[in-house]
Amino acid sequence: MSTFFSRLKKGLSRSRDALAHMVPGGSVDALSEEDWIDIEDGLIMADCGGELSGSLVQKARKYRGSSIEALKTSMLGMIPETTPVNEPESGPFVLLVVGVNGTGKTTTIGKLATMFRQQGKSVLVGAGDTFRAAAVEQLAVWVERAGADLVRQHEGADPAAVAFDTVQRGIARNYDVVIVDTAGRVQTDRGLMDELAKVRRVITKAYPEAPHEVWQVVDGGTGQNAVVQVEKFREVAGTSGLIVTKLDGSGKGGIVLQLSHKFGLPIRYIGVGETLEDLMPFNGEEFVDSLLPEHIR
Ligand SMILES: Nc1nc2c(ncn2[C@@H]2O[C@H](COP(=O)(O)OP(=O)(O)OP(=O)(O)O)[C@@H](O)[C@H]2O)c(=O)[nH]1
Ligand SMILES: [Mg+2]
Repeated sequence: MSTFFSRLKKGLSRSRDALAHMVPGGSVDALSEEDWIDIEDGLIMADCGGELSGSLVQKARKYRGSSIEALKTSMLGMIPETTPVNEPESGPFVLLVVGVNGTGKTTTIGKLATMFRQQGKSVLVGAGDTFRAAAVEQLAVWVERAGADLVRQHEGADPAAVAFDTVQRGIARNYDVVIVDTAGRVQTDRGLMDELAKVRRVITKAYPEAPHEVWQVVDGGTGQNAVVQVEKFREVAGTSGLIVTKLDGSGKGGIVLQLSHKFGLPIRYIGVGETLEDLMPFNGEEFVDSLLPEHIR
């Protein structure tokens, strides 16, 4: 087993353990009505959502063979195929990172910057969270460690101005990758959501085809509120992909399935811990394999 896969399995162990108590083994034919209700409850508790859990069970019941395999197949059917990242043929790839407070935006940017640097790309990061000096410092540490460069302004500066500067500098100095951090905000805060729309608009003014991607970072332990968050951010900021973090901390891995199914947005990365290696590219098959128990209660 690759270290990557074992890390993923370890990260999802809580979700898997939760499901292991609910999903009986044996073949689909051997399961009783009650077993199926248990399975559906287990899926709901793992945050697959009521509607999706219902259709997962419905689909799984039609398969023959082992119940675990049937569930795996029906789960995989819920994950849209991942499209390639919208990288430009020339000029910097501009990525805007958005999301609710504390979901893991800044640390994720640090990790992404490190990955891009390891691929030999030059990386410029914009400190668009200008609310707190500490936010800029936190980002600066990550950026330095990654060997990337930072654009920052004074505390309280207009985040849209920082984003504009960053993109302009990224173009002028020919960076391969430009990443713009933003302050966390709840989707119900009208003023802050308007501000985010402005950040996006101004990036497009600096570089008409940008942002190439807008990745929303979602805390995997949030529960059903994650659905509302993605709905609103997609509307305001044009979320084009998702990163689901903190999947290690809860038994709620099903949220990944629910979000990818509901919105058809690609899950780009998932976070299963705080270290660099804990942010990993999302692979539907590996994810589903790690989420479901191999053995049976
Ligand atoms: N366990 C765990 N912790 C994580 C993961 N990703 C991020 N964190 C932690 O979550 C905390 C918040 O991360 P930040 O990157 O500061 O979050 P943010 O979205 O930038 O926060 P704001 O800028 O305040 O909105 C940090 O302590 C991270 O180490 C993960 O996958 N698993
Ligand atoms: Mg932050």
